[in-house]
Amino acid sequence: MAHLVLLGTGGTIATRATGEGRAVQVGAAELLRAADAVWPRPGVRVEPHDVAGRASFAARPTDVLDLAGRIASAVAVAEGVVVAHGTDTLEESAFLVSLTHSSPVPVVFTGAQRPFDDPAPDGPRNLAAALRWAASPQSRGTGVTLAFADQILPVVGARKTHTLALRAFAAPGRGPVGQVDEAGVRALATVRPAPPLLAPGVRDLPRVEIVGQYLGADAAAFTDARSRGVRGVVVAAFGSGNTTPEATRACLRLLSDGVPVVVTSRVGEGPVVGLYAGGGADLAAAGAVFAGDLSPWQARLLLACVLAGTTPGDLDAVRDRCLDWLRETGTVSSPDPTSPPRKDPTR
Ligand code: DAS
Repeated sequence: MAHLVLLGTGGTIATRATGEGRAVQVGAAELLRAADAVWPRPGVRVEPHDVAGRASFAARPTDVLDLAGRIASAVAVAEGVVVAHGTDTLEESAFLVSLTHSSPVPVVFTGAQRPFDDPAPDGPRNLAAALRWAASPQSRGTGVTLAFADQILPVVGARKTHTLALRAFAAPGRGPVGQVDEAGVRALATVRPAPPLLAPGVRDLPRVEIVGQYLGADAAAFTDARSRGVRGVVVAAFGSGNTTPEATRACLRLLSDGVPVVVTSRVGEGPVVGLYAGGGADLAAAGAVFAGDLSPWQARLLLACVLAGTTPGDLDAVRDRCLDWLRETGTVSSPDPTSPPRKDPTR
């Protein structure tokens, strides 16, 4: 009989209405009973455990690293692990866990948009689908995935894309990679699992901040970040990876001082690339890492995990390790001998 572990961490899936607003009140065993009422699971034994009982907007990286430790213990004894999680930071927690996960045993994150006591809750069906995917042979070797609204999404590139709708997550340009519904469990694409980056036992992450771009953004946010002792900065840039002239100069100063800069986009879909003089082309020429279509939030965790294993100030090592990971996951392409050479704007 297949053996799965279910880890409850809180989130809307486990909330009921109270006078103060929604509050986590439902444990993993009760979640499991509700999921079983949607789809019974003959031949699968599920062991429920409560790991935490909070909304995910209150979770810290240390909490997620603790969760990663619980998952590592569970994969040693189970054929699959399912995590019931709040949706607000689900894409970050699942991504950080994926950077610690090296087993073929699948780890599936799920949650809900509606509370447990809603007259038409989505949590039981999402959890039932996550359990079916985790128990299926198709999920073996897929690393960490998300199960939401009948879809299975890859963790790399996953984003919360709707505040309230039941289909709350997408992996634009990448997913879904599977489907679970009345017609069964189907793998739709091969998942390339994220290679692990973080050594076991790391208890916290170095400080990395995200600086957003907006009309007329100046250098103040970069200066403030420096004054807080950041080890790295992720820019949520305009469009395909551009920054205001002041922000571009601030990034160049950071890089020349040995502080890594990772470029992402505030757009929500599509890769970044250094195309424009005075913007992205200058950042690329100065050695900023362009993180493909990774969200600013996932790029922040990638950079923090790389920094956790690198000597402070070794900018080349940070850049190389980020790029290796981005290439291995197909997030950025490997150097392409057929693409036209780009002019070096420093010459
Ligand atoms: N947005 C809520 C949820 O969907 C709160 C949280 O993230 O815990 O679970």
